[in-house]
Amino acid sequence: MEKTINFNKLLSNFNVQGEFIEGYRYGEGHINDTYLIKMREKEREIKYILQRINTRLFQDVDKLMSNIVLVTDFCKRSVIRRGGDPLRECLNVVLTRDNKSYYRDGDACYRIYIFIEGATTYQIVRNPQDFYESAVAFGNFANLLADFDASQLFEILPNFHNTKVRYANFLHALEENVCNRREQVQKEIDWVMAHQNLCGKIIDKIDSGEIPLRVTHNDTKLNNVMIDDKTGKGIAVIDLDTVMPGSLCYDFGDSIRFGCNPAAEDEPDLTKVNFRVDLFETYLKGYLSAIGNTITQAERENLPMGAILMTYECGMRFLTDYLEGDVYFRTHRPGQNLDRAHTQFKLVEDMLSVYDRLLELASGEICQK
Ligand code: ADP
Ligand code: GN1
Ligand code: MG
Repeated sequence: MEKTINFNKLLSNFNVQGEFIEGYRYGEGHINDTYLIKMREKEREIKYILQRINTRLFQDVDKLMSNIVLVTDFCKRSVIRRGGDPLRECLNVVLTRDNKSYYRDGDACYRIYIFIEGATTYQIVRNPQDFYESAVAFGNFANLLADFDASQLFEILPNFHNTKVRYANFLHALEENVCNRREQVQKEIDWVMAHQNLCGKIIDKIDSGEIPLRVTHNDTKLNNVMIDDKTGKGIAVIDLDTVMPGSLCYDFGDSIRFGCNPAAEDEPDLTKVNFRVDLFETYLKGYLSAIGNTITQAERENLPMGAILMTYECGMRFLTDYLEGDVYFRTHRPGQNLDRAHTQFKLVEDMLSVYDRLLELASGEICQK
């Protein structure tokens, strides 16, 4: 059961402006509890995003918030340098009355961001232009992070995209079988096992130095970029909880995983779930145009594998969560994690069937400004 929040009392601990009007659940993130908060100051309405941080996952909130403050400050300085609007083009943490980046109330930890006005996050690609603009936003973000001092950051979720470790976690969930669901999903288990050879495809190249380890976002879904309602540009990259060492191939791949499928991530009807090569090409163009020379040839050649791997890994994580009783990803109905796993497995099969074409596109002379 979700704890009811006394917004007025909670907000009195933060440096927010105005009188509280209302607060309600907002957005479709799978991890934190997000609320929209409306305040009024004179005739003006002021909005904030309040989040109850998922402390089951983020056990060291001091380290998590230290990362976020460092990255948002860095981002803000860069936006100001290029004459942009720092209140709209990056996340802004609202401090507590005693100057902390979050407020602790027993086991619960809360943070507040200024609400980014006049922009929307999408759950599905409405048109290729949005997807292109999201690629430009993530490409710019990667470019920005190339100058960020990685030694300042805590590795908040170690092995986050280490697919071999994810596979080991999956085997552990199978063995534990805490919900007795293993027998219902034997087909899915067999599928994951039959594709185990994918696990080392990128991580081995990172270990050998062929692919560089960088500071990356690590959760580059379309709904983690805000698209400006007027200009259609991707103005701000949000959800910075997982900024830490990673690979460009993963960041590129996670966007492809989510955006090249015209159906929802949890679509039960698999005939609607397809991998669209044209959208892959659209994203690739936007990403390469923004990232410029930062990307190496080895990274380019591994972008398609990054997409396959992120999709395989994510499907395996959904299946693992199903086996463990839906304790990680937020679910709204029974079987939702299993539906999510099915869409990912279908997409992996589609991507493998057009792998040569994806490779040709990624390694070739596709417009790089
Ligand atoms: P989660 O980690 O659970 O995915 P997010 O940080 O991505 O949580 O937030 C969930 C949703 O809330 C986002 O997809 C977006 O729609 C909305 N959101 C988050 N931060 C802001 C913000 N500063 N301004 C406007 N909307 C936001
Ligand atoms: C989670 O927080 P959200 O909804 O943006 C998850 C990602 C998964 C994604 C699948 C910290 O992302 O890794 O790819 O769900 N985030 C975390 O939709 O585990
Ligand atoms: Mg999110």
